[in-house]
Amino acid sequence: MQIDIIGVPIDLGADRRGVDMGPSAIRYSHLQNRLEALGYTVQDEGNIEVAIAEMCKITDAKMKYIDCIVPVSRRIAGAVATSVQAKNFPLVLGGDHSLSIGSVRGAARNRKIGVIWIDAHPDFNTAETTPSGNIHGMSLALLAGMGDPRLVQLWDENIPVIDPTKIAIIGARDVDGGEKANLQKAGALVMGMEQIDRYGMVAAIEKAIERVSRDVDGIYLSLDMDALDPQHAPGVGTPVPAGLTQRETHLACEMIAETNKLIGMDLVEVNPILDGQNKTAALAVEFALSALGRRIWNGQS
Ligand SMILES: [Mn+2]
Repeated sequence: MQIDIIGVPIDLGADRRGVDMGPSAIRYSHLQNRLEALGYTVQDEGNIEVAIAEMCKITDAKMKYIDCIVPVSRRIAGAVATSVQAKNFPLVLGGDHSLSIGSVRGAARNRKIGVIWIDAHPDFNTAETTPSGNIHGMSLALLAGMGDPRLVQLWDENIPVIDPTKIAIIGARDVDGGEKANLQKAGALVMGMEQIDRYGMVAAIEKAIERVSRDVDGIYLSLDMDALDPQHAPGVGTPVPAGLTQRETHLACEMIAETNKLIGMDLVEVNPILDGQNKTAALAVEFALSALGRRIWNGQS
């Protein structure tokens, strides 16, 4: 199988600068070589063109930079749709989590997909509920069809939105009040940190996989590095304490790989300015390898 690396140097959806350098930081951690060592053919498609904040205006304080995010989302969706259509595997490097508005919808072109969203935040705000106006906190709601029609429709209202009952959020621990109401209305599955502590990652990810993989053509994984505990992944714009361990995150990726249904993946919110020794980007590469089938030798085979 061929893996298509697609960089999205976007920070327009977030409050913090530096996340636009995430794709470079992840590439710097030998992403391509490591994937090739697993036996994949790798094609780096370069970066999607993204305007910088200085070129864009905030016309709506509740939907910051929407005028620039709409065309970027269309470009991302096109690139990801082309990759999936060619039976390749798009690996999308961010960049803030607003990029998933395009990547996930692109993967959903002409097919039904389930989505696993590993994140400290559900990203399920709308213009009515957002405390910040930052669009990276609205991506998943938009994917499920809730929110500003410019970002729900993208370029073609015939592209289906994601069935919210085929969405599972893993690792949530920072949920806004109105966001919670949106989630309940939509019916998405939320496996927060408390449930992961109580029942373990195995049970949490099994439940998520069961929920999102029924009657779909594939699963898309969107991994926000802020899902990790900040001691492991300090290079993120919105760190939240008491998060996932490295092994819990690997296990989630390994179990998703075992389904053989994964059709694409995002690695988002890597901010090298806030990082130390590029460790968050290096960790992101390790999770991509786990999601793409790397196994730790079990002592038998
Ligand atoms: Mn996120």
